[in-house]
Amino acid sequence: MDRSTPGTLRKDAVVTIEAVKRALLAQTVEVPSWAYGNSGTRFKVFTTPGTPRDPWEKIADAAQVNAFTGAAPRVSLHVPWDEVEDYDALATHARDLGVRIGTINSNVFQDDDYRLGSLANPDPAVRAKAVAHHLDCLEVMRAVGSTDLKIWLADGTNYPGQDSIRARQDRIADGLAEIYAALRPDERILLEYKFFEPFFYTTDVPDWGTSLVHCLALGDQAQVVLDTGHHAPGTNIEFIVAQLLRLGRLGAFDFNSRFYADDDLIVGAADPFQLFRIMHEIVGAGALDPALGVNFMLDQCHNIEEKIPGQIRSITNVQEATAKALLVDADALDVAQRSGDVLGANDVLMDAYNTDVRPLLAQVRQEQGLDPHPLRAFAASGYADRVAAERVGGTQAGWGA
Ligand code: AOS
Ligand code: MN
Repeated sequence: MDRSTPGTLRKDAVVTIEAVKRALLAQTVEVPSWAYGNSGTRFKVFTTPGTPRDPWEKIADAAQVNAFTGAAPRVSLHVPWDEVEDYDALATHARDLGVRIGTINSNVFQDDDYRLGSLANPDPAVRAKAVAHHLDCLEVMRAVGSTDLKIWLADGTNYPGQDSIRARQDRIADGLAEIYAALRPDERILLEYKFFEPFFYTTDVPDWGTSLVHCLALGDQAQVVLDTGHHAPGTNIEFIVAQLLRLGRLGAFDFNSRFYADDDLIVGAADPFQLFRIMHEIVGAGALDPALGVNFMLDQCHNIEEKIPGQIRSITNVQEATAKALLVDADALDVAQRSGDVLGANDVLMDAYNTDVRPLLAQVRQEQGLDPHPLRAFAASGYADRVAAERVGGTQAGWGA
């Protein structure tokens, strides 16, 4: 950055800009299959024409996001929502469309048996069923060529005294240990946390500390998933990111944004500055490098907006935050921090944040042979009208199917 001209890219910093471009080119974001289905609130689910009716069509839509951004080559699946007879064929279908299947998400929250929880359920038969479901998910992973199993436990209680907080932790530890024991050496458990919902008194994995405690007990192949919508208001998320990176236990993000609770809105929509601060920690730790194992995923629902454009916008928001984080003058920041220059250090960060990186990203896309404006290019492609005309009959997929 040119310190004398805040917010502009220094023209002679060719090496730096080339390095920033290379890092942006290498960054990928995984998209969730459920983002392409209908979703809503408990009050209303609005549908859109052309919504996919099965996992094959969801993957086809996800492939469009990759085609126009060049940065979304993986799709997370959800079991059983994305259950198919032939997973091998589904993986081939994805590959034929230029993407591959990524993380497998388990579901131990939609069956009647799970009223009192899954791995923490007081009934050993229900706990065994929840473990068995995860073992099935491992089989799906292997069939589609994925190595990550993401676990979000909806377990918790609604009333003080309803169950033993401590016994539930022990049951979860035992269940996770059974699943972990079935992992192959290249496979991981990614354990997500969420501070409340669907239960309102206790949640069994409510925070990063609890997730980390379980991951540490399990071993190196267990890592924490940080969903940006899963914290109490005011939580400093970048602090959690920094701490988990320090410990080598940040396995993945579920990116989205929130104004109130788990809103699952487009990442970077509610608080782009927070997304930049998160990416600043990532860049500082060198964790953009896939070798560090941090999977950048989206976990969003598009309740009123069009889904494919919603996903495209999400990817470009992540790219913009990343570009800004890459532009932070690390040397100047270091000098300011070491010399106790409070405002100077903050100025270095804000200079990068206030840079308009859209021209830089447009250039990166052009160099990839992509249209510099993914949203406009998708709109002009006619894909949305085509699938709306083709996908008639059947049942549109939704969150939960
Ligand atoms: C739920 O609140 C979580 O964010 C999970 O990641 C969940 O598995 C995902 O939303 C799809 O089920
Ligand atoms: Mn999530």
